[in-house]
Amino acid sequence: MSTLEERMAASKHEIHSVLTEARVFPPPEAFARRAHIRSMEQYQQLWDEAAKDPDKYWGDRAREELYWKAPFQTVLDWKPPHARWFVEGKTNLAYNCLDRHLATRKDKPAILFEGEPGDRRSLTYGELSTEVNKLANALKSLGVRKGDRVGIYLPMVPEAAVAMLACARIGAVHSVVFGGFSAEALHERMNDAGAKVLLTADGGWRKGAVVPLLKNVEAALPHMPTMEKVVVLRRTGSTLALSGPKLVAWDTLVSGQSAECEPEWVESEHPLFILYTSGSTGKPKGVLHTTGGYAVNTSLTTRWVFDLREDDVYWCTADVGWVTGHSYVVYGPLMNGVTTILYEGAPTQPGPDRFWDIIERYKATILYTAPTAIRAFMRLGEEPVRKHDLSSLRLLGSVGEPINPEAWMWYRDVIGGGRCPVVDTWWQTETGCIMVSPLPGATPTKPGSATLPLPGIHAEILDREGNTVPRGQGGLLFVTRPWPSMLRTVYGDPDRYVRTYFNELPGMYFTGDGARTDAEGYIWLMGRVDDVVNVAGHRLGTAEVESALVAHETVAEAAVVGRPDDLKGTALVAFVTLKQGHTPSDALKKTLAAHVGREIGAIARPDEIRFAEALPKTRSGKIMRRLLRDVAAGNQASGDTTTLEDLNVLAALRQNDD
Ligand code: 6R9
Repeated sequence: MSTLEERMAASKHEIHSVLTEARVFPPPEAFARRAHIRSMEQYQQLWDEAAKDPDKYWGDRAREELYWKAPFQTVLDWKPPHARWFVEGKTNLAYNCLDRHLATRKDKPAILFEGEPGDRRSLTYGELSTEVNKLANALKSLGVRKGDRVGIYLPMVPEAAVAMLACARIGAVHSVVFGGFSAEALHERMNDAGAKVLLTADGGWRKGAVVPLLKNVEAALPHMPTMEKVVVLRRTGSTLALSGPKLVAWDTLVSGQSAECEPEWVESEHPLFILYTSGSTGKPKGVLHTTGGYAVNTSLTTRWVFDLREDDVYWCTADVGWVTGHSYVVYGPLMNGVTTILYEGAPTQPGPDRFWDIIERYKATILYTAPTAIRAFMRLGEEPVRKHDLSSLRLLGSVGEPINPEAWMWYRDVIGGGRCPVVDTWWQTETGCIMVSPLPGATPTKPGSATLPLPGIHAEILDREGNTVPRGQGGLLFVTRPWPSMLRTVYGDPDRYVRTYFNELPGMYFTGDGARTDAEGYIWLMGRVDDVVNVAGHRLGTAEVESALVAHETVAEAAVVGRPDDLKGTALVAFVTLKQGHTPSDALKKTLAAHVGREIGAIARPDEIRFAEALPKTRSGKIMRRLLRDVAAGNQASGDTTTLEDLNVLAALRQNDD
């Protein structure tokens, strides 16, 4: 059996549990009355229009959503699998996020920031614009030009948004690296991108401690030959100790700069950012997004899915290091001119009610967070929630992994007081924007289903031959037609773009996810069918963790699999064989976990390490991951084991089970 088929088979029990889900929640009437999209008829009409004449549909959306300095001549140039959108149009994303609002929203808060220690700052659209222009000029003074790559390795502080927008303003390509990644992960990404400048901070606050960003940068710097300058923001220390000629202080660099900076009008297909994400090999992929198509769809989906209004106080809790932070913390809300909350730290610091305290104090109207966070809050019980007045909330969103019906109901009832629609939004780093989601004023929701594709999005469940899978059965999720915010390539590896996403069925984008539809055509996601796992909403490649493990001097071989986990969705279990002369011990387990933390970041540390004499392999030498997944989950090994090279290996793994 192929890996895909194995995974489909493994997902059967999940299908069963959601098949029994019969609850349906129509949009509350009062909500629907004021919504942008207010009925299923309207949704269907948009859907039909988009399917019939996609050029007209997307062309109209592009003109509505963005200011174009020069109009586009062609909506889509599609030479499968390569797309160019809004060809010959010129625009600038920072202009669309800032300058466009200055006439009417100059004094409106753009960002409401709260640091983990409790420090607060608010930046109006006017102030944010000034900050962005100054940093843009500062980057220019360092020699950054249109098309140059700039790394961003910052905590969740306003400067992270300022940094992204400053790059966009001058046509530089940003590559944000999540602050939880290690020095190794940082230099690997920066080298792949060929970044010239890095914007960082001395540290950030997380769970009451300092994340040592500058220390990591200093460790990475000797391994980053293309890096010319590192700009360091003071966040956690009382002074900055800068250790070499490549390091400059953010304040010093920016303070003398002009607050005026003419935007660089870039072509629609000019690269906007590279964001590294995990795939099924050891090396993360640099997903490249370009300007026009990404901006149009980000702006549109933010307004429709979150049903934005002028007076919304919107809070997406994602870190800017992930795609959700790019599209729905920074670009989407700012393009729409709403007020967005930025919170630096952990959800339960200093107490279990930090999120609810923030919502009450800022009167947040929209909350967009991950199922793993919701499940963690469920465990803490209702008391921390009940202490706060959450009546300002009117809409709840979920993203990052399938949300189980229990968590969905808890979110709706306990956080949303039973009155807020819940939008479960399915999408990926590669899709740039939300693809499958309820429209809260139109779509009746079902706990656990991401419901229906947005207008213009052809998300279909097919088998490996490209046939439509009958309703109720599981299949693979494809996007069968191009969409504006699709990735354009894997940076520096165009073949990998074709191989990874368009090889399964030529010309159709393969998502890597399994899914099924129910009798009404609603989509239920069933998780990844490749070697990507979703740990606490963070996307990781098992191969990445394996290559980190085998890089350790004691490890001969490693196989990493996911195991279902109530809290994290999936937990990581590593099976490890040791080199001659090394013996298994608890101390070694700790050493290996710490080693993975250093190589990749704490999020990749295995939850469990099991030593084995050998790993079960097929006669052709492939590690039998299906067996390992079964062993990890504590199930009886399923399926055909006759190809096992050595059945004793399996027996040994089992005995090791205690
Ligand atoms: C936005 C983001 C993408 C993978 C994706 C899928 C899973 C995301 C989901 C969901 C079920 C949802 N995923 N949203 N699964 N329901 N609402 O998370 O991007 O980090 O690239 O992860 O996450 O498996 O393929 P990314």
